[in-house]
Formats: sequence, C-alpha cells, structure tokens
Amino acid sequence: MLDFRGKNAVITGGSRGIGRAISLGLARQGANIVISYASHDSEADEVIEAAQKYGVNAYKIKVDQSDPYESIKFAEGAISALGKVHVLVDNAGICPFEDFFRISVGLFEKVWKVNVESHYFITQRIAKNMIENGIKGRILLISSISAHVGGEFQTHYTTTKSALNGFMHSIAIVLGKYGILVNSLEPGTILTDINKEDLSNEEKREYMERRTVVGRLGLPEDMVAPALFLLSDDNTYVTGTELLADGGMLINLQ
Ligand code: RM4
Repeated sequence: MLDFRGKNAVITGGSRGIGRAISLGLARQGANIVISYASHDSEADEVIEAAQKYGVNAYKIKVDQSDPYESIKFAEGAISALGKVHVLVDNAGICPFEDFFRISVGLFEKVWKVNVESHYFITQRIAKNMIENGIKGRILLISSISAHVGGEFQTHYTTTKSALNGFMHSIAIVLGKYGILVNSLEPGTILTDINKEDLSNEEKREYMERRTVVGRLGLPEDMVAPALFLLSDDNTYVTGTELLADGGMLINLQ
C-alpha cells in the first residue's frame, strides 16, 4: 500500500507546511522528489536532508511562482533532475489576509499568479512529460475548504482555490485518456506559517477549533495519508474529485 519506490514526484511549495509534509511522506514511501520553494533556503535544505535519509534522490529549486515563465522553467528543471515524472503536487500558495477594499491589482495578481497561474503551466509541462513517457501519473492540486466557503479577508484567496477546482475538473477530462488521474485535496484550517499571524488572535483560533467536529485544527501531517492515497497506484479510479480534509469544519453549522 502507498508504495512510491521508483516514482519521481514534483511538489511545489515543498519547504514548509503541507507541501513539506507531503514531500517527506512521499520520500518516506520511496519517491524521489523535487520541491519548489520561494525564499526559505534553510527550510528547503532541511527537507532535502530529511528526504535523503530515506535513501531517495531529493532536489530543491528556488523559484518565484508569481512569474509564470519562472514557473515553467521550474517544471523544466524538475524534469531535467528526474527525467520522468510520475507524481505532481500543485501545493504552493499564499494568503495575505486583507480587507476587500484594500486589495490592489498588484496584490490580487500576485495571489492569482502564485496560487493558480503557476500551477496551470507547471501542470501543463509535467503532464506533457507524463504522456511522452507513457506514465499513468497522478496529479493533486491543493485546493481548500475555502473553495466552498468564504473568508471576509480572503476574497482574493478563496477565488484562487475555487479556480483550482475548476482547473482540476477540466484536466481530469483531458488527461483521463492517458490514464493520468487528477484530484484536489481540500485542507481545512491547518496550522502552518500561512495563518500563523491570523490565528494568533485567540478568539478567532478558538472559534475555528470549535467549528471542527474533532475539536482541533489540522496539522500538515494530517494531510499526508489522504494525499498519498490519491497520488498512489492504489488509487485506480478516483479522478476529478475534491477530497475535504477539514476535521468536519465545513459541515458543522449547528
Ligand atoms: C485555508 C483556510 C484557513 C486559513 C488558510 C490561510 O484555506 O481558509 O482557515 O487559515 O487558508
């Protein structure tokens, strides 16, 4: 089960949070990995060192995913490092919480380019590599509970997470004929750097914890098993779907 020996995986945003957890989960199960990261060099180095302890090849590529051309170059670099790619995790994302009326064109475009546009073109290039090599690969987009519910200070961010699901549905159709399965994982509120400041507000944090049915916010490690199932050869028929991993937060109205 969840055997990734001999597999090559590309994970964007792999130096921290959910991307780091999934990267190390894949390496632990035998996958060679290439991670993208934006700025946290030491964290990226730590992930590479930790992955290599599992006996796999591991590489890091620093990239500004707000530039689609840099994102395409990242995909080319990952292919140069790995040759063939079996697994892609479109994870990198930013969420600068901001009042709707204070969001500039520049801020919106940056969030859009990192969260959506970069993954559109990275996926396009990696999927082409899978097809060229006859690989019945697996692609996972890290969407969010926020594709289904709003956030007062996340008008830009929630838009991108819904967009990722729309992209996922369509490429699941395009790639299905090649045996490539494509899904979204929808984390709930997971404790990572992306929301550290936001959740430093105790009242909000307590509200979010109570909103789950398990009484706690998620950890990056909680995302590993659901992600690895969707990315593994044990998944033989699930494609075009959205898997919530939110501790019951979405359904807990009353
Ligand atoms: C998630 C969800 C969480 C938030 C992060 C930034 O999709 O909205 O509540 O903390 O994004």
